[in-house]
Amino acid sequence: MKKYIFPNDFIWGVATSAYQIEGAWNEDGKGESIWDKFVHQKGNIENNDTGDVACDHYHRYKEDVQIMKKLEIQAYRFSISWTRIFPKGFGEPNKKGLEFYKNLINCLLESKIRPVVTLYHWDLPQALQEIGGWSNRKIIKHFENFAKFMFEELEDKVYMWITHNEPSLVAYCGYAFGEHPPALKDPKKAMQAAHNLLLSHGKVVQLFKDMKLKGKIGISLNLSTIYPKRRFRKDLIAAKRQDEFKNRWFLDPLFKGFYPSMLFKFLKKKNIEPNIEKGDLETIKTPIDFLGINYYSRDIVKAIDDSTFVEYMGIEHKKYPQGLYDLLIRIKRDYENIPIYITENGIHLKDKLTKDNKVHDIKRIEYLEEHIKKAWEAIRDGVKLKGYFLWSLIDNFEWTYGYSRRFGIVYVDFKTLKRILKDSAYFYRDVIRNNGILENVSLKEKQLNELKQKIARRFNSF
Ligand code: IFM
Repeated sequence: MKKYIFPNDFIWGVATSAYQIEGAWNEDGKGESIWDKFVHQKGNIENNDTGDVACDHYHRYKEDVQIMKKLEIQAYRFSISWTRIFPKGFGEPNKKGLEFYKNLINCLLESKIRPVVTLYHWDLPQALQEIGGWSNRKIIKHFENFAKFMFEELEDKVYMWITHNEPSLVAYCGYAFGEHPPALKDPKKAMQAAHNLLLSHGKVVQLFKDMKLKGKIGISLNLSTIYPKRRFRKDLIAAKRQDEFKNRWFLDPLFKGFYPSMLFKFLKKKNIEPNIEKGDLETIKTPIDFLGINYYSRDIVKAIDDSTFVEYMGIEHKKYPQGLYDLLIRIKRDYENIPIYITENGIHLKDKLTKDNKVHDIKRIEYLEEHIKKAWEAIRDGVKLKGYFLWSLIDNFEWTYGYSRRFGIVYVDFKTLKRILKDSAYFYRDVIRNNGILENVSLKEKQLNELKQKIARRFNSF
């Protein structure tokens, strides 16, 4: 029997974000965020869905913590909605908003679940967008003040802090591709936003260290392994540039204190490179305690046209567990063997509820099993991987896809808001119980049993 048993101090968690699950978008003094505004403009989101109610986690957090407890989850990664705390991004704090997070954290601690807090998961106060959002350097000070307030209020109860979730998505989808709010198509602003996000991260890490707080601090990057579609020079260059664009544009300044040269030259040629002030890169490089990696798939890249910033490549995303292993080994090799947490990993499926209220999400189990095994192999080969956070605890609002993409291990009926544990939830509970995967709970066996049961059911119905 093959066993994939993880180190004793390995942490098994689940992840969510405020806008995607909380709902209560304008309750108890919460201010408007850029996502609130964006979703209320018709045509931006599939089916014109909004996060107004989402999973109603704001009112149902106790039930959700009970579900986590039942699943023996050890850590819960969630984000703070900035506008619940500071409705306009700065000024007087909103007591009710703070109370919500304090209650949630106390509830988690009572259930022996470690709180892991993301400070920024995309929901910028709309009032700060009106002065340019992340493309305006002034935002950084407001972010620092917000972080300081949260550190002071929650300090000793939080196990890990994450400054930003996926800054590349914030900058590129928000400011270059026009897909997320503020929906701009301005590459210069996008590169400035990326720089300012990194700088704000560095400032907040410095603050955290100066305040001598307990806990650890890091950042979550969405990284992937990049492969050329064809072995043509053009595609190889496109793959290298995509790697610099997606991965190294964030990793290099964080760990090495510079931006990757090929992309920097390319941006400079087009006059869209960010303005960098003296000392910025040093600040960005302030040492962190861990790197968070969000991994979903590999990118296969094909050169199309290198004349513009956004159209030089075609990208296909494909499930590829080996890519997780390759990525972890690469981070170990190129970036100081920093302690790593996988802060997101999961898959969206068109899950269906059966008549007897079950969700047989076998493909999700397969995806998780394959990736967890690769994570284990990376540890075996020397990567300091400390934990794994599954995306996501519950089905939720998947940004521009609305509710059409289900990522949860807990099914949500969005009409009644009822929660139903999917088969993958029990699978994950067993992984946590066993601190890994035992081959005798292997997928093939499960699939085979399922098939036998199906045949038996059909047979019985004649
Ligand atoms: O839902 C998102 C999350 O907000 C950020 N990382 C990717 C997830 C799945 O698309």
